[in-house]
Amino acid sequence: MKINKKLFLKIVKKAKSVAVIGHQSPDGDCLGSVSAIYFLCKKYKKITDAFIDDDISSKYKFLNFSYIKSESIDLLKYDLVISVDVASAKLLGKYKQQFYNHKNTIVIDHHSNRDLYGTTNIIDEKKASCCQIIYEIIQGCKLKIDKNLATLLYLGIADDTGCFVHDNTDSQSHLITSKLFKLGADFKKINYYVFKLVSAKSFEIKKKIYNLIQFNYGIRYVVLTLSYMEKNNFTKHDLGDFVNELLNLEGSKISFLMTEKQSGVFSLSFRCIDSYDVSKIAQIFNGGGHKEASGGEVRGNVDDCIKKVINECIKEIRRKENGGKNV
Ligand SMILES: [Mn+2]
Repeated sequence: MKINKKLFLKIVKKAKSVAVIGHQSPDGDCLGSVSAIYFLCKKYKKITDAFIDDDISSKYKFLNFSYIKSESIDLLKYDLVISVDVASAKLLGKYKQQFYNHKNTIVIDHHSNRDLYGTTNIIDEKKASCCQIIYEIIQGCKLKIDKNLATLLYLGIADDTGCFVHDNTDSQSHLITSKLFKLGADFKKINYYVFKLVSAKSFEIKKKIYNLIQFNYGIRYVVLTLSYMEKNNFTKHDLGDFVNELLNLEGSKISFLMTEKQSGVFSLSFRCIDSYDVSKIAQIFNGGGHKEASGGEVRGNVDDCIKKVINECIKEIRRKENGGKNV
């Protein structure tokens, strides 16, 4: 989809006050996008506030996001509300209903499988990150990108492409990044804190859970019960992208992480290599997502749950190995 670069500016110029909203469990693309739009609106002298109904992970605390608030507010008092990087209305959290009630909203996003729309939509599902759309919007506004803004846009592109290794990485993500480098983006800082640094806590957890990795028919997986996590003093949020690490082990075709969130209720996170499709498995377990990264939920006795999930993974591997036919 071609982005109408001027549309954004036309709508923003008419507003006196703007609220910018990102999604719950904010990642680098969400934080970069919220920040970029926030600073952009401020440049046009709009009264601007930014909101996310969640805490910001300690992983991103090396940057200052103190202007992003999580308090309850009356969104209707703003002339314009802009959501960025939010695919699903439920990810707006407590701001969801007011967003829908508002008569002047812009949705800027790059996800497919979406259910959130505004009165104006600037959506490009082909973009690897929302920050790439916002980069084009800024070009349309003919505004200069300073070092801080270049760093924030770089954060978004790097985070959503897994530092340029995920399959969504394309020539445009590299092209924009090269421009951001020239504008002074602090890529060393982002790469160190987001992609290289392993916290002492994370290291201790990994030492333990590496011993729990199971391998079965091309499937690598780890199951973590509530009692195990409580005993070892960590939660699923401390695990970062561990499910990707499982997939990167030699011989792994599908990986999954199963973590108990309440007694007998397990969250599932799936990954797979190229031609498999874990979104099909996730759908069976009341979830969904992308072909290569999906999530769901399973309930019951832990051993029965593991069996059910492994069975579906094996079916997906066999389906692929039988030339796409169901078995
Ligand atoms: Mn994104």
